[in-house]
Amino acid sequence: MTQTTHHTPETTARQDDPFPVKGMDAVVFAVGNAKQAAHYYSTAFGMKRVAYSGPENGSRETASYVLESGSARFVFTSVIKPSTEWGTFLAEHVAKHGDGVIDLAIEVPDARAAYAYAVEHGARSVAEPYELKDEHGTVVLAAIATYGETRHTLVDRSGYDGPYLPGFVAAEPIVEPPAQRFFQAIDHCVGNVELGRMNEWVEFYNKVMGFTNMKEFVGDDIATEYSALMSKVVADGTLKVKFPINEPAVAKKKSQIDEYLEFYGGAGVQHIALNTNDIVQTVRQMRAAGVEFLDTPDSYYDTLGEWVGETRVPIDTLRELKILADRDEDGYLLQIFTKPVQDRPTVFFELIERHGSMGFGKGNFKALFEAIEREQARRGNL
Ligand code: TYF
Ligand code: FE
Repeated sequence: MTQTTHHTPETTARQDDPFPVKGMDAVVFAVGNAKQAAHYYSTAFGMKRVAYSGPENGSRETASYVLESGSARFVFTSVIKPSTEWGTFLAEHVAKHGDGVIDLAIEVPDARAAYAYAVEHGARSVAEPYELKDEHGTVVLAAIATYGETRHTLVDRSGYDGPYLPGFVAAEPIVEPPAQRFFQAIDHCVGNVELGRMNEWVEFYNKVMGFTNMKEFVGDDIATEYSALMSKVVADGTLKVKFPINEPAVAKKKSQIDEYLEFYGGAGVQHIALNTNDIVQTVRQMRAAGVEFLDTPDSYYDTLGEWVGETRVPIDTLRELKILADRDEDGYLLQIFTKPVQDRPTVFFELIERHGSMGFGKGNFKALFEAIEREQARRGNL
């Protein structure tokens, strides 16, 4: 093996990393009906329930369902009857934003050190370090604010071997999990921020977490031509956590980011990208379960082969399932985007199968954003 690139993730933590991370800990959603959300993500996303917290085990105020697929963990929380600040926060969050992401929790080797570094470098504290304990051990947590009402909880679970967090009990899968899981990890988590604030939030991650910028970005040129958004990506030094940040661009048409900001009621998480090893099987199964994906015109596939070259999946199969492909100097990727997964045109998902490329599908931006605009027009928001 002679192939090395500047993208190659380091396998061991750098000694000088100011903010070492182990990976994404969980994506936490506040939703109107966690019981039904947990069912949807079980049947339509092939996820396995592993833990639960609710009135049956002492949580009178909230119900939370923890679902996993490989290393990807989603938590769905609903308020049952608000009685504390936390319950009120959840109720108001759902009233204001609809179903959405409240927390992009990051697993770290030392939550106290991570929190101290972040706050010293300008982060707003949401929760000072605290411990949760039960018979499975101790978890150390702390939280800082990011864009909108979103937070990053910093989680050190090295002293714990339970199903999620103290206070949760192990729970059976809601339905029989699929023989082959649909996805195995979280690839990246994207935030939409207000016009003119992308650089501010990029600098926030540079300073507060020592994250660096990845090379792929959407600048003015692409923005005015067709995407109507600008985007930069920050990542930790080992590329285990990747956060693209979008802002609307003033273009010919109303930006999809403006549509999001209007319906979400401010900045927030736009999409979560999920790594799959078999995007064809995953898309087939998710389509069969009723998940809607963005459409791609047939003409996209007429010229795809000429520039993308050989891929694992025949072009005809990509065409059948409306999967996009992109290639850069490191390799290629296959990707597809769901439509928003709630009635508000806000949060959606991406499935991504990487073969070397560490990009985000820049070559697809024209086709992708035309598809998004067709959907915007159908909603009467263009
Ligand atoms: O995460 C990304 O940057 C890519 C590209 O609405 C993208 O997935 C950016 C904005 C968007 C859809 C995809
Ligand atoms: Fe993405």
